[in-house]
Amino acid sequence: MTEHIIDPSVVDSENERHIADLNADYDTLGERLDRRGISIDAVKTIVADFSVAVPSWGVGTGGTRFARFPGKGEPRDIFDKIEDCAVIAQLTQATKTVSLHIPWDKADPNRLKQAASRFNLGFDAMNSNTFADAKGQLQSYKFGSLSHADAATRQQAIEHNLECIEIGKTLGSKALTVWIGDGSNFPGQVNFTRQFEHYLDSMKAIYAELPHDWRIYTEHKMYEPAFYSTVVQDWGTNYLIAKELGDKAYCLVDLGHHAPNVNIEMIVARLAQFGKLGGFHFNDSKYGDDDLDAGSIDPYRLFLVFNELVDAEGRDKDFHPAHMLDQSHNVTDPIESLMLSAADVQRAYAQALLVDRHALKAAQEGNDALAATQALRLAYRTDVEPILAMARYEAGGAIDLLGTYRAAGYRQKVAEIRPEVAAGSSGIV
Ligand SMILES: [Mn+2]
Repeated sequence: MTEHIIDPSVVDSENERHIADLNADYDTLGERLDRRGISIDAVKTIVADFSVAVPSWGVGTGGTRFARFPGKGEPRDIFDKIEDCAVIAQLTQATKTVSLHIPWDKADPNRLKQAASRFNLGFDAMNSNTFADAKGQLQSYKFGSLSHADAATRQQAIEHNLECIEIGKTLGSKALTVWIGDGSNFPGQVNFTRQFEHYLDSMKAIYAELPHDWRIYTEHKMYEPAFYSTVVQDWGTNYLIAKELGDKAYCLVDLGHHAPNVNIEMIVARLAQFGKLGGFHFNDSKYGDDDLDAGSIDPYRLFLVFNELVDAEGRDKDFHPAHMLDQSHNVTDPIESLMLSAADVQRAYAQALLVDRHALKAAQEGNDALAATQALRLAYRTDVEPILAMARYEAGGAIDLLGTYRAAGYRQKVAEIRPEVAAGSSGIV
């Protein structure tokens, strides 16, 4: 039986206050969608199936390179993090898995599995870390890891990734996500070609050890920590990597890892068309890789990304990209941010499901630009909150996410047993 961290009676009594309004709103929206030939229950069923993974590192307070301001009751270790993830899953009913990061979350894999199964949580992709030096490691990643000029350093980075796969096997994970910080800070510092050759050779060594039912995701990022050049800097390089490695290799799109104004939805369409779209790290950005909450800056872009995903689903029933949040919460309670972000990702999906695909195609084929864009806007402007709330309610979640979480007083409770973490002088986490 699934254990609940938030007392279900709190969820019930909060839901009791909202259910009459929700029923009325759901019926009204149902009638409106019916006029458009859409069954609200059919959309709700698809939305209820949707899940986005929560990153273990997301439940701790983030920071910037200048400072980190810890919040109250922050998780002390991976087991506290799993409990926080369980709260998010219980209230949203939309986050069925947790994504671990090694070495940050290193612990006995059997204990980890046990801790997650108490709350019926599964494990999403494993994340390796060769962008920082782990305690006691022989070679430093200061000048790179999988693409390092020195073979021993590359080998160490390869072995770390293999270790992540081993841990993941015990946990029941089915994927490894590789993001490296390798690059250069000065023109001439590295030879682009040689560096990329090293990277590909290292990735091939990791790929060779990937279990047959696993996937490997490579994540591109334009800049940071390398500020002049980055080895895996954009979707083009990422696609080359996936092609070089083989059928189990896919590209991962982190929404924040692009230049401002880049047409990310088109990148998504291209990768999907050529069978190399592996999944997403959802977040939002204003200027760079800001790691802001998904949907908080440009919800229309998030919708346009999902519009491409629904389009791809229509072409290929076996199209199932991985969904994961990857955000840094500097000024909010991370649980609150992650709950609302999961709902916002789900919202974009629900809105994209409402697009009249026949009308859109007819407008496109007829060169009716305005009718085509109206087909998208009509779907985007539909307030689908009653669909999301009803899906949550029927699965045992909270109609009002924030209100219920705050009424339960979870953060105050854990603050009493988890000692305050000192504010460090350096904030990158
Ligand atoms: Mn990411």
